[in-house]
Amino acid sequence: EVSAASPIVVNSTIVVKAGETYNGNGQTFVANPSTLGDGSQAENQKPIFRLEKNATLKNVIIGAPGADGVHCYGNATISNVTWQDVGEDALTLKASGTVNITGGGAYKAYDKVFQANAAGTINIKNFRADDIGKLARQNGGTSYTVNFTLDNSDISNVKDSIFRTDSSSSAARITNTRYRNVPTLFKGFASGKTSQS
Ligand code: DGU
Ligand code: CA
Ligand code: CA
Repeated sequence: EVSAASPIVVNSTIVVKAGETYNGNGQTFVANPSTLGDGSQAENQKPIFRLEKNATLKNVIIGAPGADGVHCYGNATISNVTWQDVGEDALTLKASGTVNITGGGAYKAYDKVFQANAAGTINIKNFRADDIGKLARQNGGTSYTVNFTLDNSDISNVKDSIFRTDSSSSAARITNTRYRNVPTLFKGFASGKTSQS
């Protein structure tokens, strides 16, 4: 008889160096709450993974506690990563770049899933999210430009919105996506900066 593998408890942030790929092979990773953070809404928790420029993270399940998830410093590829119980947030763009998120999903995010704390592009494709506050949020009060896209995804049980910004230059596009119980698609975007089809 086989039993499920126990999660890998991460005591200090796993760094994926510039241009390298980290393949989790479907294993589950959780934060050590006393070193990285308990996954509550407290700020300044540490990430489980830190991706340097042009790094790839794939085939990873992030369990609870999720602490501050994944931090990306520049371009990143996120492939088949599932956050089972999002911590403070799931992924943050910390330095300008394009983050391509394909496959996977995010569940039980009290507030934000993806957080843009730098200018750039966040492309989300073939994704599933349920029971979340917002799918993606540009850091409140910032005016740099973030371009968000969401394609071929399935989003349900959202408290606030899919995409939210305070920047008049940011834009968001949603294509071919199914929703259930989503009150607002876009919040704070200037007119002409959003589209849905
Ligand atoms: O203004 O910058 O929630 O990266 C407050 C902070 C806050 C960020 C963000 C994050 O917006 O800490 O998790
Ligand atoms: Ca936060
Ligand atoms: Ca955070």
